[in-house]
Amino acid sequence: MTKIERTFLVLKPGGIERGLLGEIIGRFERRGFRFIALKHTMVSRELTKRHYEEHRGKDFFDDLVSYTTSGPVVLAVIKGGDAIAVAREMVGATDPKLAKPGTIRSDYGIDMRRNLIHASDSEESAKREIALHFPDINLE
Ligand code: 3AN
Repeated sequence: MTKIERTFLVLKPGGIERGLLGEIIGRFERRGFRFIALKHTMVSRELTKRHYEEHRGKDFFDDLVSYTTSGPVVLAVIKGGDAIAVAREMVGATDPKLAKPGTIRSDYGIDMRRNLIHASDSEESAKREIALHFPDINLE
């Protein structure tokens, strides 16, 4: 059965620089999701490290933090049917070269370190990430 969920997205600096913001947001809207929070902002290194806590210590961690903080990002919470799994499917595999055609990572990128978008990978991550970036949103 379809479950109405919220999930968290980060549209990364590379996509914004390339003018893909409208295109990416539009994909989620056309698929039927509603944007219930949207923030165009710079995220501090400290907050980014907390966001990517699970990758702390990996060889790509510093580069990931530097890239994510290299320019403005758009943080978003979307709501809709099975939002967590569907958004992950729309985003595509971590390595854009392996992402299926039609996914955001396949259609707009080839660089894994500078991929365009983050989407929460589970209900637990979505809750944690929404609370981290939008502390004023009531999650109940
Ligand atoms: P996803 O965003 O697909 O859930 P994660 O959470 O495993 O992927 O990784 C977070 C981000 O870290 C990725 N979006 C990617 O930019 C970067 N990343 C992950 N694995 C690697 C890797 N092996 N080499 C370089 N960058 C990586």
